[in-house]
Amino acid sequence: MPDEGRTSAEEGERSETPDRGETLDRGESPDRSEAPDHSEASAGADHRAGFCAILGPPNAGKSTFLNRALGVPIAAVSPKPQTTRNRIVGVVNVPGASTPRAPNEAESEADSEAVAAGEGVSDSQGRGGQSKDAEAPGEAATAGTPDEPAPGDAAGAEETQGPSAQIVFVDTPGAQSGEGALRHFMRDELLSAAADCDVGLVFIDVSQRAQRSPGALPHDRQRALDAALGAARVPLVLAVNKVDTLADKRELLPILDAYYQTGRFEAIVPLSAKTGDGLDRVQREVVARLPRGQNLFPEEMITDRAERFLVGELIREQLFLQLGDEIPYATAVAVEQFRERRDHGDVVIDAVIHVERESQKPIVVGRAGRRIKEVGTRSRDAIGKLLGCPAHVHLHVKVTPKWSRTAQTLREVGYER
Ligand SMILES: Nc1nc2c(ncn2[C@@H]2O[C@H](COP(=O)(O)OP(=O)(O)O)[C@@H](O)[C@H]2O)c(=O)[nH]1
Ligand SMILES: [Mg+2]
Repeated sequence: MPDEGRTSAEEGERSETPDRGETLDRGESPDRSEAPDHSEASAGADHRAGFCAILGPPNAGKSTFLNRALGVPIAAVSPKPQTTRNRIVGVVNVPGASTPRAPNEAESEADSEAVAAGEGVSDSQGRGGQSKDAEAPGEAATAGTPDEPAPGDAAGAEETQGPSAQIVFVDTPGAQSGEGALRHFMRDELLSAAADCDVGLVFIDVSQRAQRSPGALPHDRQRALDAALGAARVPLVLAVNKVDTLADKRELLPILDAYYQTGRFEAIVPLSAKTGDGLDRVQREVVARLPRGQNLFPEEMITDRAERFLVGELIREQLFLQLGDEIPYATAVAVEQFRERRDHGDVVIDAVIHVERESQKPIVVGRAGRRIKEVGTRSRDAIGKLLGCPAHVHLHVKVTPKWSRTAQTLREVGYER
């Protein structure tokens, strides 16, 4: 193995504690011994719980939304399309009507009017949809800042109407066409999430002209999106995202109207996943369409994904952020070791970055190993923040020829259902 393929963001002594396979909890701390208790939250007669698949074209801001709703960044986000490859569950607990109103919520601007379309389905399914007309338009939801997340509470910080609920969001890869085992895997992840939810939350990106009117995506993309929406035989809520990019908010009305005219969406909500504007409203529209029932997950659970997976995603996110337009798509990250050193109070992570061709390796490594070192440093910081303890990240680049092409090599690099 050539040496230049290796880097350590921070050197740390190895110890013999076993790999961690835990999932991430809210209030992550060295002491995780508290037993889950979610009985109280699900006790109300009108309490809702269910799955909400986050669907839409690549790059529309789906993962950004998930992270903001959770108050913890668990999903990789980058300006490049198709950053997300797996479906990722994020659990958001929304308090009910008794929650005190936030002081800044009383008066709201009128620049993000929501369009409610049709209320029949929720009633006919006995889900008792709330009256959308009664709600003031254009609340500015602020769900914590990136620097100061409020896990668990972020989603419902300003919730003032409707029942309490547990929304189990399922982030998905963007709807896309394309061949190869990886693309098939991503499509399967998307379609199974769509087929297996109670509500579909569909994203569009208003900064993209082709998404400002329905059905206007390039043919292949449109077909892929229609297939995903077709698989979701459930009420659909449309999040018209990235409204912060509109210079003139008046541009919004014809966009909302065009989607309203399709009759496919029960509610249409303008959103900026980036600023959090509209997030509260989106969640309320989702909650109104969830079935009544007890929580599906313990309240302190953030995701069903193991920390090992999330760590791999943080490293992959850095590859998407730091490498050019082509290389990130040729990379996969497999976390080979994840060891908690209780005596040191830290974790040691060994990960392999798979590339498809020999020629890609020096690009990932960079001149004098600078690129991979930077990837290591930044992912170490992100991992430390996520886990709430120092992390030591050792990265190694390996050529696994054409790993994205066959089911077997896909499994080798960690994509398995
Ligand atoms: N201006 C703006 N950018 C956003 C917004 N939401 C997401 N983005 C950006 O859009 C890009 C794609 O976001 P991502 O969440 O990865 O999209 P996904 O592929 O749908 O999951 C990233 O660069 C985000 O920072 C938004 O509301 N406004
Ligand atoms: Mg994504």
